[in-house]
Amino acid sequence: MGRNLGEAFAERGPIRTVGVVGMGYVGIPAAALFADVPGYTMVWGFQRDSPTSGYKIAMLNRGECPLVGEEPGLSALVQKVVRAGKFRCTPDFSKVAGCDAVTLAIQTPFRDPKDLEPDFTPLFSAIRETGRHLSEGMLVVLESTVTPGTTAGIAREILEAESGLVAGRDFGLAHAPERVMVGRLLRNLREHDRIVGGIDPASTERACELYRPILAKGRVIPMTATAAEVEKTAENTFRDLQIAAVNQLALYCEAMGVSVYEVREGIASLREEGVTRAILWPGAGVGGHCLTKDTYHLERGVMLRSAGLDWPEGEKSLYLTARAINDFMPKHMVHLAKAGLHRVGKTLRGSKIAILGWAFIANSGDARNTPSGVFRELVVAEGGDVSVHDPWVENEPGIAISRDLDAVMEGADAVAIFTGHREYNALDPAHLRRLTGHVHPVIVDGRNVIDPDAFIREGWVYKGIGRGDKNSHEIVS
Ligand code: SAJ
Repeated sequence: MGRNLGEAFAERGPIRTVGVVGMGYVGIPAAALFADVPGYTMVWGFQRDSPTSGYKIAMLNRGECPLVGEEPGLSALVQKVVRAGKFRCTPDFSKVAGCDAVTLAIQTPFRDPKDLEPDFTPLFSAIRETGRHLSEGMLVVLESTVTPGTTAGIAREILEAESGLVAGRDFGLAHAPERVMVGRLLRNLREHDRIVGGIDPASTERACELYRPILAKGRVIPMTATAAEVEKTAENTFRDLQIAAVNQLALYCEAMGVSVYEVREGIASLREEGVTRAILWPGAGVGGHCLTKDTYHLERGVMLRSAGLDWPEGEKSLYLTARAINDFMPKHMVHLAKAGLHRVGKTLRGSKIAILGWAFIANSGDARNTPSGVFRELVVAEGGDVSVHDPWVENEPGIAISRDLDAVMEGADAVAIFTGHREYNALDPAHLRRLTGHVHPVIVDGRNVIDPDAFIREGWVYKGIGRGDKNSHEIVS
């Protein structure tokens, strides 16, 4: 009887060298935190030398962090571990062979969410590369968000085919989903509990050993690999569901002539033990790389096992309905803009529409899957002329984004606020109206950042998501 995995780990001894594949929003902070652990002697960051991301290799090896946006503590930590000689970035995957544990943090975007087919190509090629340099007693951990069943399924198959080794006997395999958040990358990794799921108990325990040292406050929560995949996709599915629930309420409040924010305050006042309502905030849409796709991962996972699913006949998934509601919100913003323009005898065609905010989340430069993009496409398709302001987004291929708010407001017939950047918290209605050059410009507030009455008093035509109490106001001449 050959030795088992536990013996293979024991023979290798404690984890000393760690590899992190994928130098992105997840991999860079993870690698820096691993490198800062006294017990880990070396961390290799693996990054393909591709035209779009290869520049990160040299940057990281200079001790510079290539991520945009405010990430407290990250640049200093990268500099510290590079100077200490404990972290290096390389395109040379053969260095995987010298690692005791390798984590893979590669994005899994969807080619087209409608067909539920995620693009696993980048992840699978990284798994293949890792498999080629696998040796006995190593641990492989997938951090990317994947369709439930991937770790114990195709990922295991690729690793075994490339290495000739057997998962669960010769090497360990686990899923430990990341929970990073733009703007709080380091904090989330240190403070959030960490879900760790192995294909077998020995893999789970070895993966817990890997992550424990970087958890300042959080604890590891062990489970199976497939349960960890379901947990990750479900935790984001539930957030998307919560947002859809309040977006639906906002649409209802508009139709019934009340303010969703007054209603929300009442609902949120229920704070007794066990009866709280986790009501979130309505808005111009849901962007980002988590909530826009994780529901589809979860749905695909169960679709692949639908033989075992008991479900009410003909009913659509609640989770997919939530996605449809959230994806409707940028369209609703178009409808509000059109209704506002109609009040002053205008249409989108021939009008200039200023978009304030291109990032998908406030006070960040991250614009992945931004709802502003959906709005812009719809307005342009109807003959509108769009200008975009964002004080955080560095550059967006094919979109002219200005940092000069006055210039963007120049001549605008309507303004749509899409992102709750702090720069929009003190917009001056009189100054902005003068910039538009119109007597009754339109403003559509998608993030509840302006005071409706202050703008209405200055002659603006106001529309706001969830503001059924204000959306039919008298126009002040
Ligand atoms: N949004 C709303 N209303 C809300 C909250 C968010 O419309 O009440 C919109 C935002 O404007 C944005 C999108 O949803 O367009 C996503 O916002 P987010 O705050 O969920 O930020 P993400 O996409 O970075 O989500 C991350 C996720 N974290 C991980 O995947 C580790 C998510 O699971 C977290 O719950 C979330 O951060 C968080 O807690 O802030």
